[in-house]
Amino acid sequence: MSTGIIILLCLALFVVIAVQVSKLSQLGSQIRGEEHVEIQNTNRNAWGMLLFGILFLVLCIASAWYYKNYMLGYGPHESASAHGGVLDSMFNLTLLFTGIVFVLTHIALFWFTFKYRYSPTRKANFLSHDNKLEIIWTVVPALVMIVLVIKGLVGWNAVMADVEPDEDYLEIEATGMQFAWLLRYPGADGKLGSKEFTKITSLNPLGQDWTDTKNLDDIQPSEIVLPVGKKVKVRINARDVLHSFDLPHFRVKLDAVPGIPTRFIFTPTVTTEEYREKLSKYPEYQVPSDPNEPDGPQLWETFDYELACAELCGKGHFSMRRLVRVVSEQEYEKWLAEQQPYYMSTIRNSDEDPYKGQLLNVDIKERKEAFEARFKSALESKDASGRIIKLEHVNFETGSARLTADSKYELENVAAMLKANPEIKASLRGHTDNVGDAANNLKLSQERAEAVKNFLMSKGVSSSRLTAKGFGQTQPVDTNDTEEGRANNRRTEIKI
Ligand SMILES: [Cu+2]
Repeated sequence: MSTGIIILLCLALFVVIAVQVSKLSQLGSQIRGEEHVEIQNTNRNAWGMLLFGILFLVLCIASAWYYKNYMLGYGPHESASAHGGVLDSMFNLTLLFTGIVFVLTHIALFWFTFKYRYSPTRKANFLSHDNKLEIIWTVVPALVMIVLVIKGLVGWNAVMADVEPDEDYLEIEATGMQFAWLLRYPGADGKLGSKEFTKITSLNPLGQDWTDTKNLDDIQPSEIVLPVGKKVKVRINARDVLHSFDLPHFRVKLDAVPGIPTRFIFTPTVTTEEYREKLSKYPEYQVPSDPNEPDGPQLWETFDYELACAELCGKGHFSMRRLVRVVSEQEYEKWLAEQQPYYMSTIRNSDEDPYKGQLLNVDIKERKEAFEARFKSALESKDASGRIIKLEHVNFETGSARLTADSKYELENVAAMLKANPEIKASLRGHTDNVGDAANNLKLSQERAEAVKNFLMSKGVSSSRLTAKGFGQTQPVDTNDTEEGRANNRRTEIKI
């Protein structure tokens, strides 16, 4: 309360002082004469204005020069994409024309205010109309505009052109949402799977249709990794509001519009390493990247390309930054091979998996490779126990010697390996857990070993190479006290 009163009092005092000062200067000018004072004021203002104009122009040019190595398009920041040079040259041409106009108009503005300041001896010259002048300042800007627009159209058509149907390119997808970029790579088949917004769930943020097999190998990486020199087509989507896909160093920027997919095609030409190398030659980047750590890495060493959202899409807008790495073709292939398909890592056997509990081609392939590896190491093994291979995926229906449907894949692998190694003889060994009657278990294990033998014979393996023996519960490999242990003891082995 008291502060308010003090502020009010100060304001009142200030008004009183201002009134008194203006009265004083009026009295002064009456003593010295109005005319004289006015000329003096005008002169002071005119010189001040001229000085301001000169300082303003000098500082504009000096600051542009000073910051040139930080600006996109200059110094180390030449475009890192094939098309970027076209856009940079368009920008520079526009800057050249507008720069000339900017400097000339400002010189004229400040020079005129100085030269034509008030003088009692000068009379104004009235110029009502001048056709020549009108023509000049209409035609000259029109010609400049025509040049800029034509160059712009040619550039736009070149930059936004679609890929040719038979061209080699990598297609990836970026979907903006509040607040992240969801990235998708096509995986081994090179094709992105279909999606539908009604299928979006917390597990399936893009709404991918898992019955479309193209989706099963799609990858959702946390960064963009691109091979240098390869054409990239980015599908740009938005899930909620407007976002903008911005890769500033590649001069790639396009709005992500909900419901209207857009695309941008570009070819990165400079790897992250090469870009850092370029930066390292400029003193601006030879400083510690963290000022609190003077001996830490320098600015050029910590440089990374980035994907940003260039649309103010909400309060978490800043967090949409993603790392972008441009690497050699080999490094890219290596990185890609390390990525797990999103379906396999997150969806497989969840409630949203349409193939829950079923064997997929990838599983069959994986099991085949694993079995072949185990078979080969058993072939090379010197001791007897090393030549026993557990058939991991051969199972029987409970209490019976009937093979489950999925067992055939593993048994087909066994048959193939036996046929590929005709000198090998194999004994098939059935084992059970200790649940139930021991004599029954022995009989069941014998029947199961026979069932496997019969299957292999049906696949063309000669019966003279095969023996079948049941061991019942006599050779446990694990405890029979837990369900897990009992499951390990119920097994079929092949000894070669
Ligand atoms: Cu955004």
